[in-house]
Amino acid sequence: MCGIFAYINYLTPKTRHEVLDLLVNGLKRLEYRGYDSTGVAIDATNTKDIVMLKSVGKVKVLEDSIAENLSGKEFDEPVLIHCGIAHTRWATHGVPCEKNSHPQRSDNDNSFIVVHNGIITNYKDVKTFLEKRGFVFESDTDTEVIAKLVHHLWKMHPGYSFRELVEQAIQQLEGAFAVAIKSRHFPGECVASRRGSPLLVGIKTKTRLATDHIPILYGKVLPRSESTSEFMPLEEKEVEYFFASDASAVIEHTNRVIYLEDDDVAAVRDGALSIHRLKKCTDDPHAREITTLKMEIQQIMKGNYDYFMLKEIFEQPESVVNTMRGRVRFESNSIVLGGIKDYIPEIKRCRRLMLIGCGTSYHSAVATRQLLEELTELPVMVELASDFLDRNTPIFRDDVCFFISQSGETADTLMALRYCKQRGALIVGITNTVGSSICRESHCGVHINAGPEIGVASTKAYTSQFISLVMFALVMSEDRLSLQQRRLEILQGLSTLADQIREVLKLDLKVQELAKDLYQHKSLLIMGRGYNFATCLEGALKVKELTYMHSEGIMAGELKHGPLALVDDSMPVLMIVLRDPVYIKCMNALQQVTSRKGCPIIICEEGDEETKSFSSRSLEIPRTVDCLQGILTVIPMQLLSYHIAVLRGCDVDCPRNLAKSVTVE
Ligand code: G6Q
Ligand code: GLU
Repeated sequence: MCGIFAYINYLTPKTRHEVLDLLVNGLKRLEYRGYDSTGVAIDATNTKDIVMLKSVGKVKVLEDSIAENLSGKEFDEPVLIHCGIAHTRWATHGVPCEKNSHPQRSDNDNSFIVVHNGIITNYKDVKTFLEKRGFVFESDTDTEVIAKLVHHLWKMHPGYSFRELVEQAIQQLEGAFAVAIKSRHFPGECVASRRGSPLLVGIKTKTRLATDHIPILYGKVLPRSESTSEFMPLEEKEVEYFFASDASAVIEHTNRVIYLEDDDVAAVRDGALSIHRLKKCTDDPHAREITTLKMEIQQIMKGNYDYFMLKEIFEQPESVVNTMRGRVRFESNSIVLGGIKDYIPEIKRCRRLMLIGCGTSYHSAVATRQLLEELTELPVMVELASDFLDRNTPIFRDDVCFFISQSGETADTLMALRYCKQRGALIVGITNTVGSSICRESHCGVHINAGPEIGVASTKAYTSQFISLVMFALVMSEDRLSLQQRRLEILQGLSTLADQIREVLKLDLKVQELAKDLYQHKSLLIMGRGYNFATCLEGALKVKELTYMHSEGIMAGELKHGPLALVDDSMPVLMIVLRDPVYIKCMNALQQVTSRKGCPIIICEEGDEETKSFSSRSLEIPRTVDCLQGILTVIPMQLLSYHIAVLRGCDVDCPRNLAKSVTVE
């Protein structure tokens, strides 16, 4: 989920110092993606050995450690051919610490070392297989199986090329990955591959490249002796290659890149690059294009987006899939949450569930409470951490308390956790940050795996928290016969969610137009009820924090009890009216608003002409199962707050007075 950077020079002399500088700079360019630890590996000076340095925290810490540990005259001597790999990690398996940082190795001799982004979902099976064959694991990562699997294959197939070994290994892996692998047995070579996580190759030559494509080779693994012709030399002898997660890391060296596709295996050997795929389908291409980048670094970092927040909103089709990856098995309609599986019997026996968080994380609890009540048949309390502490809420040993936090460091949430832990409750963490305080202090938990969130306003973490809690509800109801139909309906909804989010994101231009109507107003009321009340709260929070405009999320059932007094022909109102069990009640609210001359913007279901007819402004979202609607309805709210903020000239990624991680009470 974070950054890979590898550098290979061929007949272009570089000192090890220079190589290290290149690697560290590459990592710095990827820093914006967020990370918790770093690592680098290069060849040692006098032997075929490889040296690795890893550190927790910023790239700067790694840089200082390199200056301290890897210096001396021998680092100033030029080497003609060399391969170095580097990594920034956002932990998914195992806390951020030196042992879990990448590169991960196959053995003490560093026979094969790997940097990896993503999640290997079948790592436990691969690990058991390798342990039976004598491999001893030293980290908690899923990544380590890759290095050891390649090593195992190398022992089994002495004639295989490096590329062939990696190709065999990735056939055994499930999940998402981008990898770059280096080996002491194949010095100066590097093999990289991807499935689901981004990876590109940068090519730098002194003269213009003689070709604008690299042919793809398809077919079976060949013995090493027969496979030399697979490499396509670029005619230029001196060449440098870069493997990187995105173009921001290579653009200062070259603007010639190839974007790798899923299951491409790219290998560099003797200054030549090959791209190989095991199978060829009829419409597969013959070559990968070498693209010329015309972008500035700044532009690449945020992709085509002006702000990280917008990038993160648009990442949601992928981040929701990452949350479900390796957990939801759609073929068998089953769900496994590895981090809490052993505690499920205990949770099933509890007195009540408590969901505790702040801000957006609290809203994810509000959004899923109803479903949790339905599928667990337990009382569910939803609490703001600060208020929960103010009240000295009674907590019992048979309570199960969920602490929801993107950062895992929010002071109020952490204090509430300690309060409940002291009273003997079972503590479950739902966080996006492995190794964070909330993670460490929980008995068990679920990592939402949304990837790092840079924008202060939480967006993709919300939808991933939402899905994590839905998955928990599904696990809890697995053996309830009466709930099977409902579970199937929800699983079906989860399977199409990513595509539906893509559909909703297409509303962006329309939302921008609505923002133009709204941005000069002082206030915005957002109304809804049932499954969509949380969207109202979350939407209003986004509007407040990003645009500094007043906004309120209103439970439509409460309208008559006060808020209706605010409604007139000039008050901006947004209403969520979907065809779910509270549709009729929402329609009543809509009529109450329109009869006070209110002209609400309506969020309704695609094709719902009747509801749409109540307003000249509406946003239609695809239909999904009622308890998942909130994931789709929140996206227009995220986009709306973003566009209003831009129109009002606010700093979208860093709103005034706010911090990404609130570590004070
Ligand atoms: C919202 C903010 C904020 C955040 C809370 C809790 O856009 O990001 O409301 O959700 O400060 O933070 P954690 O989720 O990190 O505990
Ligand atoms: N899953 C791997 C780990 O936890 C890689 C995480 C990443 O993408 O940085 O080490």
